[in-house]
Amino acid sequence: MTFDPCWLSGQRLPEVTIHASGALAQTIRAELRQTRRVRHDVEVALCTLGRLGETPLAAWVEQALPVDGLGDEGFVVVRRGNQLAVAAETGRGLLHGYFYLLRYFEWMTGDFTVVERPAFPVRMLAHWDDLDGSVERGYAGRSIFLRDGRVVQDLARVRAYARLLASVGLNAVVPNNVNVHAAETRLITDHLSDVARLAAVFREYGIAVHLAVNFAAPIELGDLDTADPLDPRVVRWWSAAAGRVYDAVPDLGGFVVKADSENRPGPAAYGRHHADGANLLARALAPYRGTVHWRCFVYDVQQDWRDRTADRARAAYDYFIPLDGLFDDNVVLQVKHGPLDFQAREAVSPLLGELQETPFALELQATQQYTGQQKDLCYLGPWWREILQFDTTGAGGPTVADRTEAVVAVANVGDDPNWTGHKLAQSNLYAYGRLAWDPAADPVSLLHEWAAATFAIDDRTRTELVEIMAGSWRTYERYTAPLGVGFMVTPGTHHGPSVNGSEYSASGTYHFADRYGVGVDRTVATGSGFTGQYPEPLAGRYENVCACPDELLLFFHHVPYDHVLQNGRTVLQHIYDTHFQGYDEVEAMLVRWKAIADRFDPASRDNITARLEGQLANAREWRDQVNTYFYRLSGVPDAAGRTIYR
Ligand code: BDP
Repeated sequence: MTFDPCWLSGQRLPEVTIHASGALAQTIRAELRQTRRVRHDVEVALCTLGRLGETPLAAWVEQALPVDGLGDEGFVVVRRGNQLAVAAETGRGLLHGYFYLLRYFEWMTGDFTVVERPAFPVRMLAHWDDLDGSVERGYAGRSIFLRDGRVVQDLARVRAYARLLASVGLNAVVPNNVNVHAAETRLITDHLSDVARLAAVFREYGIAVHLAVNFAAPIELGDLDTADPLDPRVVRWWSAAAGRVYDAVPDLGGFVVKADSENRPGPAAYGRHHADGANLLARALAPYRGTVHWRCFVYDVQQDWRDRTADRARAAYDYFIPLDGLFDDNVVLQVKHGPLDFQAREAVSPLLGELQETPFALELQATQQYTGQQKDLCYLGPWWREILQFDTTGAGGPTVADRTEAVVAVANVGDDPNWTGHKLAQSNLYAYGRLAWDPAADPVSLLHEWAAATFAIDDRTRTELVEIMAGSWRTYERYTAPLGVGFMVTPGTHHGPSVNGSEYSASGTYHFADRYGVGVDRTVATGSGFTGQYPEPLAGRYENVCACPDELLLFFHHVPYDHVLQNGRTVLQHIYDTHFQGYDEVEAMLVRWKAIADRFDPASRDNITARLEGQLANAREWRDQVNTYFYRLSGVPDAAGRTIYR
């Protein structure tokens, strides 16, 4: 099988000596055997702190150690003269240090000291892969793990993937879909040995496997006629199941659960709440130090706007805030970044600021479900960084990154030779890993790192590529749904424009456009009251139509078309302008790409050219449908006189 080595393709290191023992030191030795060497006068040593005496830089390393230690995954890099040492407390730390060295060695000139520790203890990728090999919301081929009801026999590609994830600092993976159906339920019974095989590969790279489980597994597997979390038979069932799972995979990270959401079973059927459900599993996992990631993507709205609570954006907060404090210590609530569903632009979920007692994970989406499906280029680094740095109070309070215990992203990987379908979408995987380690990392620098490690190109070509990619999320936002309104996608596939596709759906997403205006009134004064879920002064800012940030205006407010935005334009003119602009930007991206395309390897060149050409057609479709729709409704022409109809 041939597949793209991604950003690990070209790197080189000088000779390295390892002063460490254990499984992960073995992994580093194996890595070094695969890595090309450069002749260099620098002597590099990798050592665990216990063997610090074996490097001449011991005193410098000791001086650099933080008072509270390096932790399980941190490391120190010191260079003095022609000596360079990477030191860590553990093999995992050392592996991260090794990849740091690999990434930056060429740039490591002169004396320096660096201390690195990850911002979050859990940095996870979640695959929505089914046992038959299909991938829900997957745009890069079939599953790399699962095929025809089993885990694949040849794990070479899985090993390469584990290596990729470790190289950007990730440490947890969920190989199966949160939508666990009957077949996947067998991963915790008949197919446990398969899970053990996967876990063994990831373990070599310091990555823990977590499993998505079905809340009604005792019923699905035919053992009980109930899944009531308070029924002692159900408690015993899960405890025995956890015992079997941990016999097979002693270092399993834990379970991930989607319950009472989109037809997945949950505790509500028995009149129990989410804390009852989560604690049932948490108690089964506690003896093994396993964790339950309990997802907050729960909504059950039947659109009726006379009922103020029938706003899907409100749902997660309304369900979970009253339960805050009732969850066991090993429950992590997993919260999507926005209150709706991974739109290209939406508000930051108020749960991320308001959960006080329960640790939570921020859930992002690397797979581009609503952001172009890896047909369109949409580099999400800037968006993720904005979310991570979001001030949860609006008054210099803690950021999302300050408050989050763990980060999760839905993976964008499949068995496509280049992993992500669109070669440039690899950058999202890379940036996710790096932001999960350091949420203050600069997304443009990450693109440079990724491109330098991925392509054999000169600096000017790399800068050109980075410039083409860096603003692509904003470009995507411009030619799709305007001003935070969201969900103008084709129902089902979620690809391509369908302005009214979800407008009258029971699951609750509206733009409310009519001949006078557009937008969703989520204010306390006259709308669904969603703005009231935020603390002050943030709540007040969103509530006030004049203070609300432009890019979220239609997410929070219903306004007339001639409402003037903070940027000085009317809402309608802004819609026209951004849609023309977004299309023009894609056109310019394509022109710039074509000028450098021949400097890339043929497979990358052809893949990227074809995707960008497709994107231009998609952007045109979006531009024309959205602009035409609003022109027909409002009857107001474009002030710049551009042609709106195709
Ligand atoms: C939605 C997807 C759906 C997922 C769901 C989830 O459309 O396929 O199952 O999220 O997160 O965005 O559970």
